[in-house]
Amino acid sequence: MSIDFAVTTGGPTLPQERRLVTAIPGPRSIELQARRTQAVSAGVASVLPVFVVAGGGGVLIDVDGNSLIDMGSGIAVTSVGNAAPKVVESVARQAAEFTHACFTVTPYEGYVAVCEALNELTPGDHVKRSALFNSGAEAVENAVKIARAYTHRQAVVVFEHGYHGRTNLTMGMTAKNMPYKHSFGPFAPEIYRVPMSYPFHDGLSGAEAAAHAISRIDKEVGAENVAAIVVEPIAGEGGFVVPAEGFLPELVEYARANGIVFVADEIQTGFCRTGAWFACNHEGVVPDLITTAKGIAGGLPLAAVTGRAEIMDAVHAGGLGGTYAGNPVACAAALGAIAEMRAAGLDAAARRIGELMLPRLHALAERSGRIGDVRGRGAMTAVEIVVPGTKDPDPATTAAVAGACHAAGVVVLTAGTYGNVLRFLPPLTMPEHLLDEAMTVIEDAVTALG
Ligand code: PLZ
Repeated sequence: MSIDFAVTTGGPTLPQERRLVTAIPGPRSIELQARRTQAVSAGVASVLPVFVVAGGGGVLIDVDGNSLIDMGSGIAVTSVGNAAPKVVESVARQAAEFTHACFTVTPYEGYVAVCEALNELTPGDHVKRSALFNSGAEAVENAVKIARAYTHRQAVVVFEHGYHGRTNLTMGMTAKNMPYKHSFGPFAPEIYRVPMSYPFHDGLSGAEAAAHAISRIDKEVGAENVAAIVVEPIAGEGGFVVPAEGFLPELVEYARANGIVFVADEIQTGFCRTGAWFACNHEGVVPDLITTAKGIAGGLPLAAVTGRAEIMDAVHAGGLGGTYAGNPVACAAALGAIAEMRAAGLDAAARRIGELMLPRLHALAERSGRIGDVRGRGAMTAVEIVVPGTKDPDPATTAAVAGACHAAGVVVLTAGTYGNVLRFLPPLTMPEHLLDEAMTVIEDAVTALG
């Protein structure tokens, strides 16, 4: 059943080049795609049907021997690079020792060490505790459970364009219907959605946008009923929407004044992605709870809730857990990834990526009427594609640009409530010459459309 892959080892030793030896997808990927269609549910889709055999630095190698520039990091996960040596070593060592014990049966040190690192690295110098889970959605669900247990309240406030996962509670918290929610209801009650600051479209200052959201909470929910306000400091799947300055601090102040737990969902923005360890750091925002996943463990499934000790400890013993939650191999991966981020200064690397990309994206927007907005922080940048001369979304052009990049060997992702945002999430280990080449491919794809 297995395919004899020409390339079997990844990591940063892979040649750091864009090299196309077949059309995209190539014949072996097409063969695998046919097998996949027979074996895998049609409900699971992929951005581009090239089957990966290796990855590292800034490239993904496919089964046909094509070397693609990776501008997606598997949706902001392989920030330390794919198959990063510190992650691989740490995982291999742990896997050889024991692969599972179940922390809620017999604990082990790796779990504790990851919690210590999270308590130290996340914003705020208050006393903190953490709990580990498997996926981002699971972390968000548990943040809500913890906030409800602490406040004895039920309502959860979320934002337009927000994304929090695909489980029942987190589907209800996610704004966008297609493809995440359609036909999957009914959703959990006591979830209230209020406007997100979206400077390109609402033209409001952070304070104005926050006042708007707060008035909706006051009038439609009542502050005294709200357990948690859950917000992404930059809306990820919603289109890399960076709220206007002051929006997040105003929400924090409102939450504090009303006994509401302020939860920052940093699952996509966390772990150096935006040029700081956490996106909250850019405005000095100190959340009560923070959810993390993705970049935390270099590609292994791990997620966490970290926050104020009095909130985290408000849950009865045994109330939080899960068979695999904080699996020892995933914890080892996280310890490797965090060591690499510290040693290599990947927060600074993310800032440098932003400094290289944003001016070029702005210059591209000057040349092309199709780009309405350029935004982002660090290595989390995007362009919003519009009908020229308007702010109306143009998802067809967005898909065409992404398709042209894919055909040219650059993996880019789209996002946005209207599907009209082209987003960039390179590994923070992306070599500059590859980033430069990826930018040229993206520029060409946009300008080719006239
Ligand atoms: N919160 C802010 O970005 C995951 C979704 C990919 P999980 N975003 C990628 C897809 O199509 O399913 C995400 C996020 C934020 C929560 C999540 C959920 O994290 O690990 O996918 O459950």
